[in-house]
Amino acid sequence: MDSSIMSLSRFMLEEQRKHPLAHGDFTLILEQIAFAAKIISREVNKAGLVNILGSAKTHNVHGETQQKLDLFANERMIRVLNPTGKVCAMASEEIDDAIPVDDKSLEGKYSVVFDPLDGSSNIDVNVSIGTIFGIYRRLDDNNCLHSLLQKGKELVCSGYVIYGSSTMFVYTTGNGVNGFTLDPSVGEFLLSHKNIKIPEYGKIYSINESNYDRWPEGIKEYVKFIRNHPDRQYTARWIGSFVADFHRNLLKGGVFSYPENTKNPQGKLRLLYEANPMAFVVENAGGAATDGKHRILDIQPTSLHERVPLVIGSKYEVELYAEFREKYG
Ligand code: P6P
Repeated sequence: MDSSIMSLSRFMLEEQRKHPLAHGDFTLILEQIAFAAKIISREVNKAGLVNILGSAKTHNVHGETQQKLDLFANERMIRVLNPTGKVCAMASEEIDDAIPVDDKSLEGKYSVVFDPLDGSSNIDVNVSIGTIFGIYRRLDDNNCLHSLLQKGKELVCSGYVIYGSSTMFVYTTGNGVNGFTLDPSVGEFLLSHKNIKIPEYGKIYSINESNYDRWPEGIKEYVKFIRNHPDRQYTARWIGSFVADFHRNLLKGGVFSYPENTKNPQGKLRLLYEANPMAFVVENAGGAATDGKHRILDIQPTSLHERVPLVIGSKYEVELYAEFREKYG
């Protein structure tokens, strides 16, 4: 392999060397998540061929039909993290309560939250989907649930995997955001997007306008304004897969919003394993994420699966949205 080509494994080891006190526990966790991503990618990319598609005929805590790949991805994440013995607590979108860990893991120094396969309703129609994860240091109170219910600003690492035209692993440890593209021929994630910065301004807005009549007035006024912006030509892009919409806006600039509405008073996305990890990524790429008023990373979670209104992306666009909410409610 050309020495100028940086693999994810080598990148993580070089990052670890910058922290003299690092013991490699954190690197091991991250490597295992990347390993799970490779396995999930393999199954996602052949899903249409091995009849893994279709509903698993079970439902997750939110009453959503679980696709078989949801369950597969969830199992993969748990099976790679548990044996490390470094993770004292896990929470997943697919499991009601905190996930029990092996006894030897109870001493683990980290807790991990994840959405194993976000956007899974798109699996059968070959639309990009993704895995979202966040890693916290365990709290000293030895209460696993508390170690999961930390504010997003306490994250030590977060990122996502997008299973699209290629599989990419994008993450931050608080010092910039880097993207790695999977080369299936060598089974390695290779550095392809170094030090990602989201443009301060973006012309893409991502919001499901079918909710228009159920929005608060401020959101209606905001959308009407950007549809007819006096100086800037915006365009609407809504894939219906958060990781895909977020990733495009991260690279090109833009804003994604799933706000509160009369049908979803707290919006649809979950604070713990969707909004927080992506807010940590976007802020480290120079962007912003709020619930329309408050910084997402400052919100204190109170339960594993709580939802939060979310607007996330280019800094100027998030601030413009907030101006309309402040003015019109
Ligand atoms: P709607 C997928 O189910 C998801 O949680 C996100 O990935 C996506 O952005 C959103 O829901 C789509 O919601 O209401 O447009 O179907």
